[in-house]
Amino acid sequence: MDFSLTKEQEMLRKLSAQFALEELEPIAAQIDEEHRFPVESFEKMAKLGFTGIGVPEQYGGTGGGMLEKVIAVEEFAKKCMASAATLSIHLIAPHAILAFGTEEQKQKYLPRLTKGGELGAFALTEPNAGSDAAGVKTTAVYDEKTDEYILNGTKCFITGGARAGVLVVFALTDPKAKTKGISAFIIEKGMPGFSSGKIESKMGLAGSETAELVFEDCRVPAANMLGKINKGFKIAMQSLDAARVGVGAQGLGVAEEAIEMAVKYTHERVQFGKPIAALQGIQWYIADMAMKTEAAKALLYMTASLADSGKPFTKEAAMCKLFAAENARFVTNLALQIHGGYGYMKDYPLERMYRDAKITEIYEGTSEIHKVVIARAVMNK
Ligand code: COS
Repeated sequence: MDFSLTKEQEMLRKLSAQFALEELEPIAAQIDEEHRFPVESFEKMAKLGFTGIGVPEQYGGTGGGMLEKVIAVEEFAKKCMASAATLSIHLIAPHAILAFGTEEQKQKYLPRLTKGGELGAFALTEPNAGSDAAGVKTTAVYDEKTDEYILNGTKCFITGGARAGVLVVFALTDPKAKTKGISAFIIEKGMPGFSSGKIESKMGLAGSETAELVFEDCRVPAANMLGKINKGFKIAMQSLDAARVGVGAQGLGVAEEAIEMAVKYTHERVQFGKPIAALQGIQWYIADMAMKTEAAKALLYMTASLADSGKPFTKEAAMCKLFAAENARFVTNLALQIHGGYGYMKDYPLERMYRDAKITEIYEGTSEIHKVVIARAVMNK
């Protein structure tokens, strides 16, 4: 397969890398330490059009597709995984509205989520609905007098949920029908009955915010239903396919950066009278890291190209996410190991990268769930 990028895509890579270097890297350690969402860099991301990737210009976006998302997220992840995650997860909501929304919904919400600078969020997970996404308990009951749905329930682990302006939220409209009884809704911050709860304290990705969301008799106009009634599960699954490619890009970016750091260090660090780069044990580490990362990149870019050509990519999204996530942990671990005691210290970014990389094996579907998805596709179950 030919993965050569267009001139515009190369320019986007350059712009993304420059933004990451100038705006994200300088604050990466600080936002991690302070567990702070960097409002200032998100605003700049929006101004430069990153938050509108994949959305046509007529709705305030900057166009492009999956490859463009992968390029930007990969470059961001090299310097700040938390910011890469914020962008990657923000994009799920506008992409879901673009794919499943009515013209009215697109005109109303997409400009807000793109050039308008509002953060988007995607709320599916609940305390008892993680890997079993169909286990959601949040209900949406129709009130025909007001033509509204009344939402009740709690969502958890929602990236950006507490400060998002527009959210795509899933709730049961037919509780007995499981996957065929879930609907999607577009919720706005400030809707009465909708509030955010606990902000999580996490092992990594501390510069992205993870919130609990609470719906208490939250009235949502029927016009805010996204897609058809009881068809929300497929909207969730298709949105997650795209989101998983974004997580793959996070894993790829952090691995690429860790390799670069490790290689540089092997030439600087002298032990036993020579740079450790001369030791075969170290060379074998670097070889494994480079080979697996190239394989992750090939799988990821192949999947993004497939998605952009309009072909099904559920299996490939699961494969590239799973592979890039396991590789991100593998590579950041070895890069840290090569740095020895220094790698464990906060003076170097590797301990943060190692902590951040771990989440890629868990969110937007665990590695185990991806094996289920892959096996079902391969075994035609
Ligand atoms: N695209 C489109 N449709 C899909 C789909 C996809 N990727 N995956 C499943 N579907 C459809 C199925 O085709 C099926 O449709 P029909 O009822 O018309 O046959 C329906 O959805 C139900 O699918 P399935 O029976 O496979 O559902 P399960 O309950 O077995 O769940 C898994 C499937 C495990 C794959 C799903 O629950 C999952 O992805 N879990 C992980 C959730 C996750 O990633 N959470 C992260 C946080 S998001 S905030």
